[in-house]
Amino acid sequence: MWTRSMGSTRVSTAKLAVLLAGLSAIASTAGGCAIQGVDLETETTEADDPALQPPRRVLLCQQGLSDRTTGWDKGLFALCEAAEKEGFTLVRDGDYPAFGALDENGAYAALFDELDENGDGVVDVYDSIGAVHLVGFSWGGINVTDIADRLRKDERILSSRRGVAAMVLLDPYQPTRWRAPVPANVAFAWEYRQSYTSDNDCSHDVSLGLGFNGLTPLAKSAATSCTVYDLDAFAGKVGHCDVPSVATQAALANLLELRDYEPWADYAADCPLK
Ligand SMILES: [Ca+2]
Ligand SMILES: [Ca+2]
Repeated sequence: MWTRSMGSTRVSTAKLAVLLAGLSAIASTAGGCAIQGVDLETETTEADDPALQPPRRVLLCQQGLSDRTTGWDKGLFALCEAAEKEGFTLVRDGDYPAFGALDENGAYAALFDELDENGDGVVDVYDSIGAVHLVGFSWGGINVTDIADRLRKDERILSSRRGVAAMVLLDPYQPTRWRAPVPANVAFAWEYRQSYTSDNDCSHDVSLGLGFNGLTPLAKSAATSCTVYDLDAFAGKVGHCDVPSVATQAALANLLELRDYEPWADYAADCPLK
């Protein structure tokens, strides 16, 4: 997998620019295999070329259901704000660093507004490029897959701008949609899930003991680099609500470096294709 071959600890300006070219291709083909032609190892010395300037890295985060009052997603805010400190433009919901699970429409509208830099109602060459990054926990994890799909189909957006650079799913779960679909316009996806409900799991009692367990996501396209980890298999007894905090460092590394988290390399599995 070419994500694991990248050698630097941070994605360089040139690599980000090359990634954007690949994103443009994957978005335009909407499920084609164009991104396989992207070579992030390519370096360039033409740093003054506007086409090679780093894009804005835009991050949208979504909480789980009711988490604004329950605080179940401890660690999510910290993750999103850590990325912001590293230079990401975090799309905020007022003072909150993440949107509530029941406000997917508001989240998408805010993301669109961020991408529509000049506010003319369309996202095109007159807006600077924003590389979209999405993070969601639980219910919000499924939501961000919807948001990626909305981008893919949004005719107000130039087709080459409809890609998602990276998506991180933290135990994504909705009762009727267990397996998160990863749309074809997503370049990189990582899911951190847990698979066994122990007695002290936050979701144990509200689910008659069944628990909210994120299942393995389904990638829509082989062009997407999609990696899944079962935290219960190697990180101890991880509860549903522990996933954002247990996976914070890994997820941050994913966002910053656009590659798998090296310390957990032995536990990485490819997502099945649907
Ligand atoms: Ca615009
Ligand atoms: Ca567990």
